[in-house]
Amino acid sequence: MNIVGEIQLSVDSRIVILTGAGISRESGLATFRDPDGIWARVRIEDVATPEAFARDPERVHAFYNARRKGLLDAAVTPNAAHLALALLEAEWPGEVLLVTQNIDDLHERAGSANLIHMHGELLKARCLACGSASAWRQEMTGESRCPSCGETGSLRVDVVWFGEMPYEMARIERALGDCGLFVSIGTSGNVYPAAGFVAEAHHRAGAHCMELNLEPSDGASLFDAARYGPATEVVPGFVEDLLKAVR
Ligand code: BJW
Repeated sequence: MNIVGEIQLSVDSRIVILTGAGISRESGLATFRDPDGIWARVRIEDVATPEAFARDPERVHAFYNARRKGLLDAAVTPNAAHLALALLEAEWPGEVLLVTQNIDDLHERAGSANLIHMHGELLKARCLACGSASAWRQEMTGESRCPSCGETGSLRVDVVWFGEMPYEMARIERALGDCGLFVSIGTSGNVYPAAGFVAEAHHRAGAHCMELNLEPSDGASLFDAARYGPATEVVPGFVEDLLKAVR
C-alpha cells in the first residue's frame, strides 16, 4: 500500500523509531553537539565515562543532579513531537517500537509505552553493590543510600556512558531486522551503535528509512527520504500522513 506518496508500506508493518536530543530541544532540554549544546560546556571525558566517575564521582553527580533538576522543572513538558509519536503508537495497527537515546522521561509523559531507553534514564539510580535500578528524583551524592539493599555510597545515575553497553540491544536488533519503516528523529548520527541502525534496517529488513531532523545529519545519505525542520512541526505532520492510511 502506498501511504505517504514516497513510502510503500502495509498498515500492519512494524515501525521502529529512533529519537535523539533534538526531539526534546523545544521542550527546553539542551542537545549535545549543537553550538549551544552540552558538550560545548563540559568535556565528555570529565562527566560521561566510567573512568570519570571513578576519578571524581562528586563532579559526575553534580553534572547529573543539575540535569535532573532541569528535567523536573515545571516548565519542561512533552512537546507536539512527543505527543504525535504516542498517538502513532496508539493508532497504528502494527507494532510501533520507540527506541530513544534520550535519558529524559518526556516520551512516557506523552503516553508512549512501547519504549526502550537505550542510554538509560536520568530519573533512575543504579546500585553498584546489588545491581538494582530504583526510581530517583532527588540529589545524588557519595553518601546516598540504595533503596534496595541499604548500602551507602554505591549509587550512580542509571545512564549509559561511553564505553558501556547500551540497554536492550538484543530486542532492538530483532526489531530492526523485521521492520517496514525506520524513522530517525532529532539525532546527529554521531554515536554508535544507534548511528548504525539505519544501515541495519535498510540491509537486514529492506525497510524504508526516513530522517526527520532540523538539518541533514552526518548519516543523511543513508536514508531513502527526509523531512527537515523543527521536530514540533515535522513530526506531527509526518504522523498525520501515516495515520491517514488507517482512518
Ligand atoms: C533538532 C532540533 C529540533 C536540534 N528539531 N531536530 C569509533 C567508531 C565507532 C564507534 C566507536 C568508536 N569509538 C568509540 C566508539 C563507541 C562509542 C561511540 O559511538 N563513540 C563515537 C563518539 C565515535 N559508543 C559507545 O561507547 C556506546 N557503547 C558501545 O558502543 O558499546 C559497545 C557496543 C557495540 C555494538 C553494539 C552494542 C554495544 C555508548 C554510547 C553512550 C552515549 N552516551 C551519551 C550520554 C548518555 C547520558 C547523558 O545524557 O548524559 O548519550 S553521549 C550523548 O550522545 C547521549 C546521546 O544519547 C548521544 C547521541 O546524541 P544525539 O541525541 O544524537 O544528540 P546530538 O546533540 O548529537 O544531535 C542532536 C540533533 O538534533 C542534531 O542533528 C540537531 O540538528 C537536531 N536538532 N534541534 C529537530 N528542534
